[in-house]
Amino acid sequence: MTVVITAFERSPDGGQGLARDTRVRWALEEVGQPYKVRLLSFRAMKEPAHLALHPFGQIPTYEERDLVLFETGAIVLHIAQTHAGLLPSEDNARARAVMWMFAAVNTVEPPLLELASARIQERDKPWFQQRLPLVEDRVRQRLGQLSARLGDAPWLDGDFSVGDLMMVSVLLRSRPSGLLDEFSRLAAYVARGEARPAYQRAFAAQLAFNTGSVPKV
Ligand code: GTB
Repeated sequence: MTVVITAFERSPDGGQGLARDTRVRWALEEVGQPYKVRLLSFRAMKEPAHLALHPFGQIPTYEERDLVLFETGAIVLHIAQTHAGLLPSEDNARARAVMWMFAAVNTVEPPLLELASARIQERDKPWFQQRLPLVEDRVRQRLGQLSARLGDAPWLDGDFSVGDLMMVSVLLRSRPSGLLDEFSRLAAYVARGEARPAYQRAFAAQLAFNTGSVPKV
């Protein structure tokens, strides 16, 4: 079975793993599924060929035989459901792992994205300095709540699962602002995720494309 995903030809972060193909690569690495990558320029992402796969003209997409998916939540869940290793076998534990995936993309990621866009797109606005602390506090509130629930556990609910994969991926986005490091338990949780061999392989693969050490196809 050939799996093909799409990624930025040149990621704005220079390959620091923040673009969302990294979470898909990580899931594929965790389950041992080989994959190919089709790199796209910003222009190509908005052209009909890619829009036929992704109506919003974004990356990543996922192609497997006659299945085409967009949205990393759906892609990562599909990978977890079709391979062993990312979802617990017990019914209730499996439902909770999926719950944590949704918590990551639906409840934790939105305030982090708001902060990232404020820092990148609103810096030159006259109200930026006034608004920034409000946006940061919304992030602190969510991170504080998550940290309280995690406590001193290594993962969110028992063994590492797709819920942790998605939560760590989302939390990484808060590191450039410095806010992740205000929550030592979360910072350690993210570091545990990053230390997984599958994450290391996913990170190295996307970095190699972005630094030009892999020929672009
Ligand atoms: N909800 C969708 C999903 O989870 O799949 C969101 C997909 C998405 O936002 N894709 C982004 C994209 O294609 C790339 S990941 N953007 C181009 C566009 O919309 O035209 C977001 C991203 C981009 C860059 C960095 N970075 O450089 O730090 C981090 C995250």
